[in-house]
Amino acid sequence: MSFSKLNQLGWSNLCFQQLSYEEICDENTCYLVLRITEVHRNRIVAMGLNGEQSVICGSEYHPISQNLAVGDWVLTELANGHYKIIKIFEPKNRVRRISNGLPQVIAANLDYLWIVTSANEEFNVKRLERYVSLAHEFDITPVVVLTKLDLFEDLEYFLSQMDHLDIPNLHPVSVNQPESLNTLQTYLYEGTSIALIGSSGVGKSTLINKMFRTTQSTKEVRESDDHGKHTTTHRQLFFKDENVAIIDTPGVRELQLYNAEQGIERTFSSIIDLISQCKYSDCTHTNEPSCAVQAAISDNIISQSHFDKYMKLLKEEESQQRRAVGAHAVKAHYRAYFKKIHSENKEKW
Ligand SMILES: Nc1nc2c(ncn2[C@@H]2O[C@H](COP(=O)(O)OP(=O)(O)OP(=O)(O)O)[C@@H](O)[C@H]2O)c(=O)[nH]1
Ligand SMILES: [Mg+2]
Ligand SMILES: [Zn+2]
Repeated sequence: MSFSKLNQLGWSNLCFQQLSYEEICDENTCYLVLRITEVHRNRIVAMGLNGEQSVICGSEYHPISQNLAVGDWVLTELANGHYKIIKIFEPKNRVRRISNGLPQVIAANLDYLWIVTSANEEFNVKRLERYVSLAHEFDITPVVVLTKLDLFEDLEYFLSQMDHLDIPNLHPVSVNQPESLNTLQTYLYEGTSIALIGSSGVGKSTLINKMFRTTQSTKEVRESDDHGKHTTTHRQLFFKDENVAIIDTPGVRELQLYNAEQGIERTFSSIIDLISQCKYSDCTHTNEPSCAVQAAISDNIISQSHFDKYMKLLKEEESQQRRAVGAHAVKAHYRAYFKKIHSENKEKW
């Protein structure tokens, strides 16, 4: 197998190191390294040097939604005419969220997260903060793409709301003004992987179609509140010019962070610095003497609202962790219960 050629699909040394000598050199077994492009309930599609392949996945990797996602690299083995996954490579990152109380992998091995938001009723700075935190947490460079520039009445209004987020990569664009898309070309170089994420109707698929001449389906938004209609229904990875991986995702209704503490820390690093300077280690930053946070607020170094946002995100994160742990315990309980019933039935028959 020519591993260096896989670089154009995003392959890296990190994956190569996970191959055994036998897997690299064995001439008799039919091994194939592939990158996952689509994950459906009963069909998984992956891309390799010879094009797309359907692959099968054994029960050791179930539930699939928790173990495998578009962007993952897998080692497959040809058996009975099917390529079967025998190894999922440890990815450099995996974006997860919580869905129905359980973690779900959205995408893996990303370089950039294009956080797409539109400058209209949909715009919500708190949601944007969460997405930026999410990217930081998973060690992916966040890029904010503010779409529908042609509909803006007051660009400054939207930009000023994002000041405190400190995002170096911010791109106001419109598909109706093609030159506005030029700045996004900087992210398109061989071997990079980009996922577009954001609410339904912000224009993720439209942007992809315009930039990469694809035919993802798109649909107009509801006029009353600019909300979309969940047009894209599954995550899909495709390659632009065969060397840049682009992932379109369905708009999420509610973004639940998964263990976002680290990400929050980076978004609010100035507050974390201050907290370490408080006199008491268990300072609640409300009315303690020598509280560095309160001092910074009264000196206008940070704003009260910025600090409130930090506290709110932190609280949400705590309650989500509790919920996730609870759901896990309930599932484990039922699994053990059904196993017992099952084995008792077997004994009977
Ligand atoms: N005026 C204007 N409309 C846009 C722009 N980009 C997208 N739209 C419109 O916004 C609507 C929704 O776009 P989609 O691309 O379907 O949105 P999406 O983010 O993929 O939505 P989901 O697949 O549901 O998550 C479509 O009617 C697009 O034509 C833009 O730059 N300007
Ligand atoms: Mg879409
Ligand atoms: Zn304090």
